[in-house]
Amino acid sequence: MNTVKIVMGAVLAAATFAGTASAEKWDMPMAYSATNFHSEHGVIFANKVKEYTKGGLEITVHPGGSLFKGGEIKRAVQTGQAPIGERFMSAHANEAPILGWDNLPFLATTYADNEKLWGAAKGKVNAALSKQNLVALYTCPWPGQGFYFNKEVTSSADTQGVKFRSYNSATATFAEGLGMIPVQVEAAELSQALATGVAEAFISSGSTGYDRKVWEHLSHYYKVNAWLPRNYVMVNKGVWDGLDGATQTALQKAAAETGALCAAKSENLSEFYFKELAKGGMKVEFAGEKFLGELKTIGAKMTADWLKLVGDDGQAILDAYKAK
Ligand code: PCA
Repeated sequence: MNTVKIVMGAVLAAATFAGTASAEKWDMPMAYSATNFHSEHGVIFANKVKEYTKGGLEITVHPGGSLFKGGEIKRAVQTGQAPIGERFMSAHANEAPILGWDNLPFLATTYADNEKLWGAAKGKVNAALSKQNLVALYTCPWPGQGFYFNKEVTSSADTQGVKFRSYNSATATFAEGLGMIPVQVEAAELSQALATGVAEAFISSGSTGYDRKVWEHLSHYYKVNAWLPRNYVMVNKGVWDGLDGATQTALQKAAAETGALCAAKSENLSEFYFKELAKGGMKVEFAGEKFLGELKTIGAKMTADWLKLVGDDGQAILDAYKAK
């Protein structure tokens, strides 16, 4: 053991002396499929980091929950099992309710408004993440959220008893408001859940329906644009604090550029996804008046519940957003 340490020390000293210390290597678990734009931007980010650190930091992206499952990524980064990772932010609202800022129904339903809302929420969200030993590098919105069903739905009379795949506690609440039975399933396992009947409906963007080819199981998509939730790329705070200033600056530059590119791509793709769902045979239409009215009533209650849970910080975010 001691011999190994001494030999390793000598190798490191020699490498440093010769100025050839090898690049730092990070594995970056991501939750969604490799071909999804979030994962593609993870790769763009990794390439930028390599370039801006002049090869000093190499990040390898592991999409689709292949290194850690979606639900395990945050803990892996918090505990330093992975130095960096990506996950759906509002999935963590059960640990810190403020992380559900982007899951408030019908508050910010365009990309521009979603960006404004992030501007209002960012400071408080980052402070909450810091308490959890995390530093957020960039965030990127999914397209607007709507409902997938295996039948025509015109009101909650059609949704009673339906098995509904939720992706966080807020969507479980939404489902219950519609008389449905929520079951939490990762996007990576969604096709299987639909194929086996574990779930027969869900809320998501056109993006996830496209990735998971859900037209093989479901027939209707109702555009609702309830919210545009974000994924975020996070670094372990201890790891972050241990980086030199130049590396931190390089990561921040790569992150700012990637976040902007990713948001633009998301907006760009949103109509494409709807066309692909229709090509697959789904009926893609706006939710009808009656159903939408019911969704808005449930949404207002969800916002009130969130404000109660978060307290003053939540109200401050809404006030700052409205003042923008
Ligand atoms: N797709 C992800 C989260 C939001 C979205 O549009 C999912 O359904 O898991």
